[in-house]
Amino acid sequence: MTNKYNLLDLGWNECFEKGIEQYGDSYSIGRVAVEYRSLYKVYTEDGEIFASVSGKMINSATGRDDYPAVGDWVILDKNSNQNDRTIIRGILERKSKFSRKVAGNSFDEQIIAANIDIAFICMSLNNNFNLRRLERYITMAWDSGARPVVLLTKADLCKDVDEKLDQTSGILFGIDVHCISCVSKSGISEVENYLEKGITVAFIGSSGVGKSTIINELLGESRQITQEVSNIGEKGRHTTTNRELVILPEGGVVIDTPGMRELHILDVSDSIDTAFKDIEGLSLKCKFSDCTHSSEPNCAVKEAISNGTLSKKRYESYVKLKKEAEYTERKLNRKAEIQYKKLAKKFTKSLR
Ligand SMILES: Nc1nc2c(ncn2[C@@H]2O[C@H](COP(=O)(O)OP(=O)(O)OP(=O)(O)O)[C@@H](O)[C@H]2O)c(=O)[nH]1
Ligand SMILES: [Mg+2]
Ligand SMILES: [Zn+2]
Repeated sequence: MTNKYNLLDLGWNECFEKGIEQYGDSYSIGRVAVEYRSLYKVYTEDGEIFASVSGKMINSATGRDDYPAVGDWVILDKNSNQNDRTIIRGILERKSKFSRKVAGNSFDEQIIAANIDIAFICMSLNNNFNLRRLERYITMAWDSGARPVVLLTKADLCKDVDEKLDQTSGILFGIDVHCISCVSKSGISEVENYLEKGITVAFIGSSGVGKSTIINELLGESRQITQEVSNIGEKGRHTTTNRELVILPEGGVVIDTPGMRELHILDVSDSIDTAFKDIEGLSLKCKFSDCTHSSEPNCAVKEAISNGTLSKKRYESYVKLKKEAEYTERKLNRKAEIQYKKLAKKFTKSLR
């Protein structure tokens, strides 16, 4: 017999009820805890079940977005049960969605976690420390609809914590940041302060930075498999392979995620502007409203770089992200166009 769950403990609240009427009366609600290939482990009031999506959902799906992801609230068919699998009839509207471009050449997206309130972006204070990478993660978090909070991990392995904290604060614009060490057990209670019943958080960041170790501290047990201490290397092995949703004893829901090897930005031009508010602010002060900050006179961005108030590296990182986002956007638009044409064809056929 598996655990039975209270939906409120799983993070349910009435804002997820939107659009639920269309499913009639004979359904139950569950939250996706683990995603396998076309199979989902779902937590429900009747226990943990395995489920797969209905044929109707598959037929009408136009992209990854139309399939469940960890953290999703799903509508389950009470009456159907094929080979011990319950049928998922629909996904309730997502409050937030943390996604990335899938590795390789496909421009499909991969949903890392859905319906998360806080994204804990983890970066270690030793060899993983890289402000440019952090900027990328923050940009993704803004785009997801979740609130980013930065955790600088492995403080015990760093000799200049204060300096690194200062450098980090310089790019955060008010986002909270905490230094953590799971060895000296410092900073864990600061993380706990964000957690309460009804809140869902996800731990995101490169492999080996200590995401699962922090979750174990929160759980007070070694439930998430972590890397062996001897494996701390430049290219730490990936330990967490499946995203999994876990309920904390003190309330709150946590989603662990595997380290992301390739971090691509998906359709995020707007979020880039939010993450780089300082540069956007400077652009407004340039003499020409369409200033490209290259050779124009009275350019506030160039002035800020030359007088040292804006780091050249940060500006270059901004330009690079912008270029990447534009490229991805062009590809996505092309894909959307093809999809649209496909659908249009189907519709005109059905009208004949
Ligand atoms: N010194 C030190 N080591 C730590 C700390 N936290 C975690 N580690 C070690 O770092 C290694 C990686 O930790 P994990 O928690 O598995 O890392 P992860 O981010 O979950 O990695 P993936 O699951 O691969 O994405 C393990 O050997 C941990 O023991 C810390 O605060 N200090
Ligand atoms: Mg892990
Ligand atoms: Zn300019």
